[in-house]
Formats: sequence, structure tokens, C-alpha cells
Amino acid sequence: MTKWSPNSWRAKPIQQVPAYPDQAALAETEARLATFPPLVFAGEARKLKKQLASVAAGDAFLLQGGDCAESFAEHGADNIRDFFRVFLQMSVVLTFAGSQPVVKIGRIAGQFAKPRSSDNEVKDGVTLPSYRGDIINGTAFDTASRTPDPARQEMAYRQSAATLNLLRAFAQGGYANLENVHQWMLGFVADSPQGERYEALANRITETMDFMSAVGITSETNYALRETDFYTSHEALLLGYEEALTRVDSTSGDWYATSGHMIWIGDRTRQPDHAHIEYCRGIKNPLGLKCGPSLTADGLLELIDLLNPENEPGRLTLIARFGADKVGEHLPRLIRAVKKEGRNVVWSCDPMHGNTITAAGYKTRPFDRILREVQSFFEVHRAEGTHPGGIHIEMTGNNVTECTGGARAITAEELQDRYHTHCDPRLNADQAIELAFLVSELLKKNSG
Ligand code: TYR
Repeated sequence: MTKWSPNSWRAKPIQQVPAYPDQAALAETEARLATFPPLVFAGEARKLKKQLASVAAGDAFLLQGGDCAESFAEHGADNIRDFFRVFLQMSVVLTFAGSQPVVKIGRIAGQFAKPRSSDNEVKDGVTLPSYRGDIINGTAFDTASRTPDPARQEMAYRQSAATLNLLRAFAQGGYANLENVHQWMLGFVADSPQGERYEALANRITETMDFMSAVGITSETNYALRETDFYTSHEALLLGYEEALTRVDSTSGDWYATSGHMIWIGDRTRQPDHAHIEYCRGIKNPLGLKCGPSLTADGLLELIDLLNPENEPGRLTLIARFGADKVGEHLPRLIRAVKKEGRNVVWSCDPMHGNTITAAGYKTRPFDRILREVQSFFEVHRAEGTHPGGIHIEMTGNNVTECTGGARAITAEELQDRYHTHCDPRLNADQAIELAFLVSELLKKNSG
């Protein structure tokens, strides 16, 4: 194999590349980004890898979620806080029910670039480049917005830094204190069936905390009750940006992506001899690999050899995204191959990407199909004797109507009410908490 360097991917074939008209401006931006401070510290990525190793061993559960794509227009404290509180609610539901630590990773503070099925979009006879995420171009259908602009990479970097700063403050500055478990409830969730269910669980946690406090264990004396580790992740799609933020860790001498704690490789860019795999194999962060229906068992083993040659637990999370009707057909063969070869991986379920349909003119995902894919994922693991390690979802703290169904039964006709996503449909807060309760029941069943 050829020698790896942060730019060795440039010699490989590559998919999903934006057509920047001004290559000199692009190179200048990348050179400037390379002088900016890293967003995360390598030691944090190592800590996350250790926590994921305990997921691989069956001793913890992974919750990974956030926006389909972050946007410049919606960058504000309220959105970040509302996302974070729903995420915390989901994670306490899962921790309480599963009696297992939950490893928390947001699709946030860097999730800007999107792969597209077509390079161009045609509307009323006009052809323009497809929208590829705010880090590359704008959504408006005009030449100026759709032309890839390198200056957007610096905006994405700065937005990621600000978002990460607030998330760290929330996670470690008191907001995530388990004493606040009641306060995380959002107004519009409070009067829903999920709200009541959550309230009941929060009451039990508060009762437990009161008991512990009576025996001398309080959140003031015990940081585990008042703080949490929250990590960031995104798809490593825009490799020029990733390369600029790839740095040597002075404590270990290893290369790390410092754009986020974990990065993943999409289902469309996982060709073993192509650029995205080349870049990812050389950095030491925990990696995710999306696994769709076209991935064969041999293809998967080849990718595992490239991405985790030392079989290090926690290094690789396989994110299965087959669709509710296909998971039973595809997942067992991949699990068996991995198990037979003794590879250490985390198995996670992405029930979003294989379940997209069009209804009433909107791209949507029926909630019952999402639930069915998660259920089948758990059933397959139960049958194979492996650990259903986690879920990977697209969600928001906002009260949007993008996925149909759920306890409030959003209909196809109601999608138009609050359909705000820049890309794919996300679970709203209600649906996300409902999913957490369902997963918590499956976790109990699997451990029973
Ligand atoms: N510190 C533990 C954890 O990170 C427990 C905890 C969970 C604390 C959620 C606060 C919190 O918001 O899992």
C-alpha cells in the first residue's frame, strides 16, 4: 500500500466533488484553514474511542443524532439548546431503561456537506449545480447561490467552533446536570403522550437523586451526576476542508482529523480504492462507515482491513442503513462475515436513510417504517448473538412536520405546515423521544 499523508487522497479517483470555478481561491482558503486552531483535541477523540470500545464489547449504547445538514441561516442559541435538550432526554431514557452508559455523539458542529444523487438540478428548463450543503453553495435556485464558494468553508469552520463552544458549556457547565431532568422538557412536548411518559421517568430519577443526596451523594460532590461527555461528528465528504484541519497530535505523533471527534464515510463514497477511504484510513479518530444494500460481505471485510487493520475496538462503527423491508435480508450476512473473521466493530442502526418516500410532494419518512427498521435491527442481533450497539438518526429539537406518523400522527397533508429541512426529513422532538422509549424497551428485552 502507498504511503499515507493528509493529502494522499488527492491522487485517487473521487466522487461527489463540487465544481469550484476559482481553484486559486479554493487553495487560498484551504491554506488559511490550515493555520486555524483545531476544533477538537486528539485526547478527546481517544477518549471517545475508548467509550466506543465498550459499546463494541456490549457494555454501552451509542446515541448519534442531529440535523441532516446544518445551515448558516438557522445558527442560533435556541436551536442548539433545543436540539441538546431533546438529545439529553433521549439519552436519559436510554440510560435509565438499559442500565447502561450511553455514548453521546451529535451530528453537529461540522455536518454541512451533503452527497447528491445528481450533479445538477433542472427546474423549468434551467440547469444549475445541485445544492451540496451550506459549506459549498446555497439553496436558492439561482446561479450566484448555486456556484460553489470557498469562503463558505471558513463560515462553516467558525459556525462549528461557536456551536461546539456552546455544547461544551451545556455539557459541562451545569445545564446537563441530572437535577435539571424536568427542565429539559420542551413546551410542545409537555402536553403529548411522550411528555407524560418522560415526566414519569424524570420523577423516578429525581426520587433516586433525592435518596442519593440523603446518603451524601450530590451533584455538587459528584461530577458524574452533573456533567456529561458530548462528542461531535459529521460526514467527511469535503476532503479539502478535512485535510486543512488534519493535524499531528503532539502527544502521540499521530494524525487526527480535528474538525470533529468522529467522522463517517457515506454509502456513496466508500469505494476501497477511492479518495474518501484513503483519507480516513490515515487518521486515528473513531470512524463510521455507512453500510447500504449494495455492500457485499467481502466488500465490507475489505473496507474493515483498510480502515481498521489492527482490529482496534472502538475504531470502527458500522452504520447499517438498509430500509425497513431490507434489513432482514442484508444485515445477517454482514454480521456473520464480521463475526466469523473476529472483527471488533460497533453495530449501529440508521433507520432514516433507507426509508425515504415522497408523499404530497414532500420527501418524507414514515415513522412506523423507522420504528420497524430499528425493531428488525434488534431482532437480527438477538438471533445472531451480537450487540445492537446504537442508533444514528436525523432529528431536531424543533416542532417540525417532516416525518409522517408518530403518536401525534402527522399526516401527509400536514407535512406542509412546518417542513423546514434543508435536505432530508428529520424526526421532531416528540418523535425522537418516542423512538428513545421504543429503543429502551428493546434494550430491556435484549438484556432479559
Ligand atoms: N455522567 C453520566 C453520563 O455522561 C451521567 C449523566 C447523563 C449525567 C446525562 C448528566 C446527563 O445529562 O452518561
